[in-house]
Amino acid sequence: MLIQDQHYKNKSIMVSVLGAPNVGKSSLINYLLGMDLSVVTNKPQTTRNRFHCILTVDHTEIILVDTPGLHRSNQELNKRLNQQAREGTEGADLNLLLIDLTAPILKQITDFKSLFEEELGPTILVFTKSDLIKDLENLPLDEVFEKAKEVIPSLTKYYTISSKEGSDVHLLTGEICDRAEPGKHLYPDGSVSNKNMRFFATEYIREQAFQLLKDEIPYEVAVLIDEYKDFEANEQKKAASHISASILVNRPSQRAIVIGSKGSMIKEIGTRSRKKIESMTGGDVHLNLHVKVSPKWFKNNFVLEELGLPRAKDSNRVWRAKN
Ligand SMILES: Nc1nc2c(ncn2[C@@H]2O[C@H](COP(=O)(O)OP(=O)(O)OP(=O)(O)O)[C@@H](O)[C@H]2O)c(=O)[nH]1
Ligand SMILES: [Mg+2]
Repeated sequence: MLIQDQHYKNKSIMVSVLGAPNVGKSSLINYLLGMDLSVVTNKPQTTRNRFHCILTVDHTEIILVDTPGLHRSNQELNKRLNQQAREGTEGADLNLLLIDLTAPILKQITDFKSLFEEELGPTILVFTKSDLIKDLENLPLDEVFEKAKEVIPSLTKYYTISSKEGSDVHLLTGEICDRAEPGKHLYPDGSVSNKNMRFFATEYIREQAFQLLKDEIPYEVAVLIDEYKDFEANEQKKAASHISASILVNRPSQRAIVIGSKGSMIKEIGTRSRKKIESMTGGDVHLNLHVKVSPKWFKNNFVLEELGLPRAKDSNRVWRAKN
């Protein structure tokens, strides 16, 4: 995807954004991008695929790799999520290891170390959610950082930020830009991601399902596109996209909940996600949602591959049947 005519001042850097589930990886990326591209919810394991988000500051292209939160689990889906996170560091010039200030700090660092066995390149520690800490100045973060370095020697520096209020994010951006090396941009001007709208449509539908559904259901929901057609604008009509998607659930009882009384829940998921997709495409979106029971889809190799989650190194024996 190399672009031909490059400015002589061009620089580029790939930054992988790592950390436990729910620490604020996607929120930081969205703050940096200035748009709600990556899905964010208050539930862990929201992000399921690693992907690139692109931001250009002057002539510096910053490629941010969003990754699923690394966590311990023997479930096949979770092993594949972890594999996505580990692979997020491949080709990265710099890693950001995000640590949630509202959770035990050193435990997050030792847990990360035990889950990420490969050697880690230069890594900046980023303490997140500083807006939630009342006595921030009393936290012994210098001391904590020194202890963290004993566990992960490739840590070079730390920043304390809030993606909610934006505090000190500019310091981090400055550091990233300073580390960028002269070189060609990998993405054309104006690109925001290496994933297409088809991917983000599934993400925005799942985001609403995560936000609106309770208990175990969000974790047993997946979204697949059945049909996606774009229609260009003409004199009579705005551009439009016709999208049909299936929401997969594990059990028939979950199907009833996702549909809701007289279809109220599926309607709400549809309305909210359609608005978000429209805000990204700028055109009209006609969205058709179906709820399908696909028992144990999270162990089914066919479905997982379709969701962009190939087998991991430590994968369990998984179903191969297409059901
Ligand atoms: N108050 C506050 N909340 C934050 C901040 N950053 C993230 N959050 C909240 O933390 C929750 C998780 O944020 P995400 O960005 O989805 O976290 P993540 O690390 O991408 O999570 P996974 O994709 O599940 O691994 C959401 O409810 C966010 O609104 C912050 O700086 N301040
Ligand atoms: Mg995320």
